[in-house]
Amino acid sequence: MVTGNSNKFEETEKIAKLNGVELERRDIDLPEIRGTLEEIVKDKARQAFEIIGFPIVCDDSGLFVNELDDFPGAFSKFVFEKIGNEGILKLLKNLQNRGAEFRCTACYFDGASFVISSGVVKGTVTESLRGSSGFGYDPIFLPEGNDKTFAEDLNYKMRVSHRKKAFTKLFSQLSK
Ligand code: ITT
Repeated sequence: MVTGNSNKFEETEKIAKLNGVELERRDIDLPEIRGTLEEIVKDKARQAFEIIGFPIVCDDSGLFVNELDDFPGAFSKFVFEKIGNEGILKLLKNLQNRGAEFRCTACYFDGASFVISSGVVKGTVTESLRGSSGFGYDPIFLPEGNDKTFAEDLNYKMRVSHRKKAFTKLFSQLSK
């Protein structure tokens, strides 16, 4: 798995194990084009294959907030580094509709063909930061079906997350 993000790798490694797959990490932070998650992840996979030379997986993911027209979406990494969770909370100050979703598009590339699959988890953005586990936007994301944020209940995240869904599907498609 090619990723510059150790948290993403830790999560994906666990998902892989559940599917009988052993992942190794290549810590390469690849430049990202602008586009949809699928366009971005395919480009990352092509770049990674060029460097590594054998089949790889990677993902592109982000938080999509309804009232912000899906912002930060594919810009999630950049926005997190610039304004962080506090910045997102400021943008949503006094807003009633706090609906949002995490999306993940996972990709396998062997130099010739792609296998792509996506996962989504719906929820809402909290009014304040809650919890210290996980990473990124986890402290402000309250998933449907739980009263704890992903950062307060990482076990729940590991069961229902966008990444869990995307990679479980990806590994199952690959084994077929
Ligand atoms: P790569 O090297 O794998 O690209 P990255 O951190 O750049 O690592 P993305 O481009 O997919 O990954 O960035 C998505 C950002 O969205 C990420 O940096 C986090 O801030 C956030 N994010 C993605 N998945 C998340 C999750 O499960 N929980 C919280 N935040 C997440």
